[in-house]
Amino acid sequence: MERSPLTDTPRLVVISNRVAVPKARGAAGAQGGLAGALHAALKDREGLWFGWSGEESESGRTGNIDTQTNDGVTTATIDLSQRDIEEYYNGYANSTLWPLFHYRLDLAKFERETGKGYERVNERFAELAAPLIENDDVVWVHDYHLIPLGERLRSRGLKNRIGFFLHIPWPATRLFVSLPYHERLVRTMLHYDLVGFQTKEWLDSFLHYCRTELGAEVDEDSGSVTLDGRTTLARAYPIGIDWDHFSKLGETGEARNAQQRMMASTRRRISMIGVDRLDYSKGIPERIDGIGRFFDREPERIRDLVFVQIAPPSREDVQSYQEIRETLEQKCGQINGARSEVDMVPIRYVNRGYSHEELFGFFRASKIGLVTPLRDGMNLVAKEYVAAQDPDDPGVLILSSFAGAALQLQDAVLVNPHSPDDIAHAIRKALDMPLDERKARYEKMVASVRDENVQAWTADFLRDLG
Ligand code: ADQ
Repeated sequence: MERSPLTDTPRLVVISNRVAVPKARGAAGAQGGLAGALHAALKDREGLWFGWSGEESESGRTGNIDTQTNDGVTTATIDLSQRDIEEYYNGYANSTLWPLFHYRLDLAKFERETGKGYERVNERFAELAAPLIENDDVVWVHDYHLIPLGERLRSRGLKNRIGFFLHIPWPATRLFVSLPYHERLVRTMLHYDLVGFQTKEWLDSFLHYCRTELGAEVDEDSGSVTLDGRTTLARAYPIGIDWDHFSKLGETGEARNAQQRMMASTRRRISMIGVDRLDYSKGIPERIDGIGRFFDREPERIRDLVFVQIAPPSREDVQSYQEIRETLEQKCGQINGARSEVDMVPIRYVNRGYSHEELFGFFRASKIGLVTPLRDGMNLVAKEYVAAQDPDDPGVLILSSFAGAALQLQDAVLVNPHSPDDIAHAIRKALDMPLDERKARYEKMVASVRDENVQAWTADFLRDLG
């Protein structure tokens, strides 16, 4: 690809597990925060986005690269074989690393075959991506699926600036060392020039690991990690939302219709909302327990309230995700069975995704936003909820103190998501909160959501990488 003559900015090559082809975006609401963020990052500059198409194909055909340009973003995608998907994606990435990094050692599976599949697919990504990368390109690799990719690209002779960003938490050292061959994995990370984390907490855990387990020379102030004569910078870059895009969604007919629909269907009841991928890290059953506890304590307020949980299925081929779905159906069923009247159901549980326009409308119609993950790298839903509020009459965000976003959104009502009492108490506090306090909290939060946006995140990371 030719360099634009108008700018000296090097081309950006983004590599992530999945590539969201822009025209297909709205269709799959559950694509997650990463896809939206990367699309925003690439929209305004010359670049290329390489990754898996999400499609399965015969193993002989997995070397084909499909290149397309849509909505100003060029994508190069490859298919994976059924075995690759099973071992690399459902296996090592989503049944080993994801649970472990979210502190769910009880759900983490450690199997040799999936570990080998993970390494094999990382090698394939390197083999197919390397020829697309030009000498001056800046390469930005994303997330836990592709931790060893930088080292694989280096082994093919790439001398480019290569950065890596981890979108999920980095666990405490004593937990992380449960991973077989943990040293080998982390050593590959030290082939990047820059490694980014969502928060200082995850960054500190990583630096602690490098110092205590690898014996690396670590400078906490600058974040430099030196091992075997090579230095990597490690820093925190909290991701944000695309403020300019998201905050304007309220002007669309789709958002207004969604808001009206929600308000009309709840009439005088106050609505509380939860929006998450159906994932055990998001604390949805624990949230329902908290709501149940609130109803137990204040049964006279049931008629004033309705809780809407929107949770599209995710990673359905992984067993723990099938189990969380069953648990949730049971919990919602129990509370609704015990508490409903012929004209009133306290919990609406919706198993599908919506467009961002519709979500904006639902957020705006909801006086309480419940975002209570047990662990979350950042959590963009919390920021979207804030961005969608009416400045003259804003709702209250109830936020887990274990979400990365809690560091920036200290003016939310912070809760321990494991404690039903804490959640019940926070709901009461939100319901009783006077308008002045709601506005004061909102104003501080919205300033952070507006200023610490996805463009700032990209600019900060790429400035340090460059
Ligand atoms: P996720 O775990 O996917 O992202 P999150 O940050 O909350 O979590 O992003 C979810 C995105 O998907 C949001 O933009 C949200 O609007 C959308 N979404 C969720 N439920 C939806 C629904 N029912 N319908 C439509 N859209 C829905 C990972 C990490 C996070 C980190 C992001 C970005 O786990 O911690 O914040 O990457 O780095």
